[in-house]
Amino acid sequence: MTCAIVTTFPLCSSAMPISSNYPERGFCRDCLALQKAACKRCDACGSPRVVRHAELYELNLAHIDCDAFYAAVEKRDRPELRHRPVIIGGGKRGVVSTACYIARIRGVRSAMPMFKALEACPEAVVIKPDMEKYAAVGRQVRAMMQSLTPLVEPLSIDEAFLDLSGTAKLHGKPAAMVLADFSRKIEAEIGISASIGLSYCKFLAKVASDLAKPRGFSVIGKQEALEFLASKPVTVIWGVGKALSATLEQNGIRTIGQLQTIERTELMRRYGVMGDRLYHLSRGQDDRRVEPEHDVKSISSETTFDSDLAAFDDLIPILRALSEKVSRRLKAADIAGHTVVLKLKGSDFKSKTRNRRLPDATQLADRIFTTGLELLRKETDGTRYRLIGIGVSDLGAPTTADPPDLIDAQARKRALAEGAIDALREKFGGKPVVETGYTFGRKVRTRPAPDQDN
Ligand code: DCP
Ligand code: MG
Repeated sequence: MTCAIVTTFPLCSSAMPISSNYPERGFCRDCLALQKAACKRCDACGSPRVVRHAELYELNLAHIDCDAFYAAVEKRDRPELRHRPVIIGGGKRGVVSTACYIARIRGVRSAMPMFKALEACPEAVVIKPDMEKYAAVGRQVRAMMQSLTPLVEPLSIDEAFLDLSGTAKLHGKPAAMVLADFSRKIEAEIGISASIGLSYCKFLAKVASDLAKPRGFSVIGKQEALEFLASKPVTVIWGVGKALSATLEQNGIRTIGQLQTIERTELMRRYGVMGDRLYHLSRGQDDRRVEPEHDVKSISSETTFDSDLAAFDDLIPILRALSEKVSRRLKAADIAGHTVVLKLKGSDFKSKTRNRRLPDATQLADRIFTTGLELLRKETDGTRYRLIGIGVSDLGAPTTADPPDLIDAQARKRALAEGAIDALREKFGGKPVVETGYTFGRKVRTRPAPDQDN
């Protein structure tokens, strides 16, 4: 005999026991009423947005991703655009940042050159990105997520993982309903929509949130994971990009189902560490936890360019300016960092970071910059970059930072000069009064996005 798992949620509309053995007992995403029968429409409000799933009330891991984020914010602010195709993009970059779902039906996609997008959809309304506005809305959405659970792990401006385990008592309803309520709230209070994926692990929660965009709510349970994944292409697996999928294709592997038939040792023999990941994720096994934002672990600053840059010389003044910014923030906060971290994002949106641990912690722009420069030199091999960032981690008190450098007399001189520049800056209200040779007279070509400080 199978045993019914029955949980009672006292605050649910009818105090009805919710049983996983009665999948027809879903609920309505519009009015949250529990469904008494397996009808297509909600038996309370008539909405067709009823969600049912055998594991609906047992799953706690969610991925939430706002729909056509930048475009949604603009449509909220200009309601007359609601039913029109809207593209956010342009500027010198000349590519689409995002397109609303009406424009997507016409074939417009992110990262498409603007002229192509307008060929596909000539009547589209094109709006230049307003990054500050989107960042502010992103923060509002995040705050709302954090009111549901402390376990929120942001992935980007408009998406995050949430672990809602153990929150049913607090909210008076299971995670699935908390999430449906959340999507109603961001529509009503912020004026944009989001799609939700609910599962038992990060990998499948993320896959699920993408299944029914926009305003989606998709559930992938343990029971169906293997079968669900079997027909999907290998590219659905996190970390399988163009290069690895080409290698897999050469070996005759196109679907996740094919990976499911290969032993772990064999996958590891063929693909190294990635083979291990292929083995587990293809079988829906992913035990990564949701890692919430921690106390400040690093201080960094990054910038996106108007047009991609590849030349070392072009990147130098930008790196210098960013290093100075990081140094100013370290000094203002009275902390120092032991490890310098360089971040680069290629024109293909792939990010890489390179670290170097210093013998002593530092607050100095010069140390951050020269270390960053050494790391950068190795990465300027013709690759085109869209973003560069520099920062320091392993933060601590500055007591032992930047000891007089007896070996490098030049570095000591530069450190003294930096102290003098800081003193001048302080005197003139924080404005840069002295420019170094690296930045002086050089136009720092950056972004449609403002510098991001993290
Ligand atoms: N973005 C960008 N350039 C890209 C991809 C994204 O500038 N190539 C920006 C614009 C998006 C935002 O990041 O609005 C969020 O990215 P998403 O990938 O979540 O895309 P959207 O939210 O626009 O659409 P979706 O509904 O598919 O999530
Ligand atoms: Mg999104």
